Amino acid sequence: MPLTSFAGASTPLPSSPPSRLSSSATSTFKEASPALLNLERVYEQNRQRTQKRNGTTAAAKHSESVLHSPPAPPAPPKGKPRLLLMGQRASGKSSISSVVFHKLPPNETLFLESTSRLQKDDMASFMDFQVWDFPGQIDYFEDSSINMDAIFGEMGALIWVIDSQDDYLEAVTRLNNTILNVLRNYPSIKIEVFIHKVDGLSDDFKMEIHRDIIIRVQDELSDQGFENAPVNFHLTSIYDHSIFEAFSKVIQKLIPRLGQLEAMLTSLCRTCRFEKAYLFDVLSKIYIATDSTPAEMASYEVCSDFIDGIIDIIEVYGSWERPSAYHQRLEAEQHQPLADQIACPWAESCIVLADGSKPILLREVDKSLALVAVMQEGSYDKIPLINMNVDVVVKGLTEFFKITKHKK
Ligand SMILES: Nc1nc2c(ncn2[C@@H]2O[C@H](COP(=O)(O)OP(=O)(O)OP(=O)(O)O)[C@@H](O)[C@H]2O)c(=O)[nH]1
Ligand SMILES: [Mg+2]
Repeated sequence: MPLTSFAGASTPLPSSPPSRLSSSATSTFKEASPALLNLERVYEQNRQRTQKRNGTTAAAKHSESVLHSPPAPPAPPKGKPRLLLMGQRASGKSSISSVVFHKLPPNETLFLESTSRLQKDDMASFMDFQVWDFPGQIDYFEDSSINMDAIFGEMGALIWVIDSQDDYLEAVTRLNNTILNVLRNYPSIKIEVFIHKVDGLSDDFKMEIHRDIIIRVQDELSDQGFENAPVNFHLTSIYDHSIFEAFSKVIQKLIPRLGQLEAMLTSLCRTCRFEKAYLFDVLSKIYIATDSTPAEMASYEVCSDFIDGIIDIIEVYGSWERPSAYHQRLEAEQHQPLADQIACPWAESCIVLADGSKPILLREVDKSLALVAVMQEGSYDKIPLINMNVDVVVKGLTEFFKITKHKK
């Protein structure tokens, strides 16, 4: 894409310290304060409830063998939300996990081996969560020696992956069996179905498969007495942004008080006349919140590619100190100290794309989060004012995640 201008990326995104804010940060962000207090209480309640429920059931630590044993001696539950990737063999579970959370290029998933043991990945990101990649050949509900509480005991989401390019009838039968078991025994687990590998399908065929799978699942569930069961369906592929979009929606359901985050972003968009604002998890490029205008793929794609670009630059050049001569020239030209010209001393960047003349702004929130916004055409000259508003929201967001971050 042709660029007309590019204004400074300073210190690196990943390596900057998590928070440099004073404890008075929220007091300047009035809208957030009462909700933050409430949030702390709700979060604590949820945590205690989860701990109570799992009091006798220790979370399995590092190997699958624990799942096959009689209940292990009680250990304190970690309380981390879990994303459970399940589905038939070769449906694409490990590929999804590798592409989204380990930045594996999609083409290289061709060389992944079939998973023979449960793989657990700890994600220390904006919130601590785990991704469990199950081997497709084991039906966990058929094997009575498996300790189900060790799998479904923590709050989280079950992601069932169906290969849409293959015959999916058996996968849907297993999915129905799994959903029924989960709904009966672990109703707090969110159930998400990824109708996967849709990259090779025509739009019409995609829609047809989508409709067919939904009908097969909903019919079976209503036959068993579960009307309108909370099961969500997503069309996904690792070869485009759809897998990130789907994961964004799954993760958002696990964030306590998501509404507060959305309200902050919506109000920022209104104040600064942004077309769209996203709060991104930098490494996975999942967006964990956006403003209330409908999400559209095009703006998500450009914002997520922008993050990639910035990270690549940082990886190549590392931390960038402005030379003092350059520093002085900037101050002389603008007749004000540099600290007043740039909104923050760490990563920030703004780019203007020539085709739409819409500036795109990126600001680091902490070491794992970045705020990225698409601005309206021609609004680049308002950047000092915009930066002030972004600053306030970034402080509010930092406080938000200080509270929701798992307490050790
Ligand atoms: N076309 C296409 N192929 C995909 C996609 N996702 C994964 N694949 C391919 O599907 C094959 C199987 O992927 P895996 O990730 O190993 O499948 P799995 O579900 O982990 O399989 P098991 O570990 O055996 O249970 C690989 O060759 C991937 O390249 C996709 O979105 N589109
Ligand atoms: Mg696998």
